[in-house]
Amino acid sequence: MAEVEVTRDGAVQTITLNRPEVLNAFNRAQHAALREALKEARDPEVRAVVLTGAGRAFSAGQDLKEFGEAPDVSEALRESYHPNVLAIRALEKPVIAAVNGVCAGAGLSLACVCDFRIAADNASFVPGFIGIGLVPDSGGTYFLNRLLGASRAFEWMTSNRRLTAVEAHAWGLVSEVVEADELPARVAEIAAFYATLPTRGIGMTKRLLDHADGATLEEQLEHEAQLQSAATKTEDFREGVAAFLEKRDPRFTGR
Ligand code: T3D
Repeated sequence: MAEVEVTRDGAVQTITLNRPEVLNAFNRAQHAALREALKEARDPEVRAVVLTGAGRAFSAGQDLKEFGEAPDVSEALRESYHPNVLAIRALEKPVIAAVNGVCAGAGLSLACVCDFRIAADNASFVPGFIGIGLVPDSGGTYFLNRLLGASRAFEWMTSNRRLTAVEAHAWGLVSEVVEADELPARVAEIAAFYATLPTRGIGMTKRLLDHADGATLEEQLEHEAQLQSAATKTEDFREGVAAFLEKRDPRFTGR
């Protein structure tokens, strides 16, 4: 059985974490399979990516039965988790987390690495790390600080409270909550919509938002100017302006 399943529907690639018997907890094989799937997602024909889980979980984080196999856990993080976190941020296209169930530990971090999250109404969010005496990793502190603010992120990550999907929505952690059996269809609809947009413009917007966090205003203005210059050289920019002037809907190709 593949630890990660990859399917393609038009320009949408769906990556499914597939170890449902352990709530899609991560082991080394799954990290490697996810790395391959994210490489496939670089294909320019893929214009939106969905990350989800099989069964009743998104992911319960590190597989605790395989924890500590590496001589030093920092090495395991550098070798297994970090490349996939960085690969998601490096994808020049939207990556949507379809949170289909419980999401804990590094699974929660991974959902937060994605560009936005749509949750099933029966999904739940559990920090996990402090429950076993660990600190958040795999980008958890980086992304939760930004998504929730330092105070709420601290309180949640240290209390280890299980958050419902509705609470996660109220906190701004997820964009939308849908009935569990409607999640695949709703996410397919959202991903298909994103796949019709100017993909390169979306990729560059992602770059700019990531860059904004550590930048001065002067640096950010310069970065915006450079990427705007690149955006004006895309076919989608020409098509967008032509469609506007001709009073018709644009047909973006992602080029
Ligand atoms: O090595 C490194 O690289 C370090 C990296 C660390 C990153 C991390 O992610 S550390 C945090 C690891 N995750 C956790 O600590 C979460 C542990 N799990 C839970 O707290 C709960 O299972 C959940 C809140 C996720 C779900 O609760 P619930 O009540 O819905 O399900 P359950 O009954 O606890 O779990 C169902 C099964 O999944 C159960 O197996 P069983 O008894 O049916 O055979 C359980 O043992 C298994 N399971 C759940 N989480 C994990 C797991 N098995 C292995 N690893 C898990 N993380």
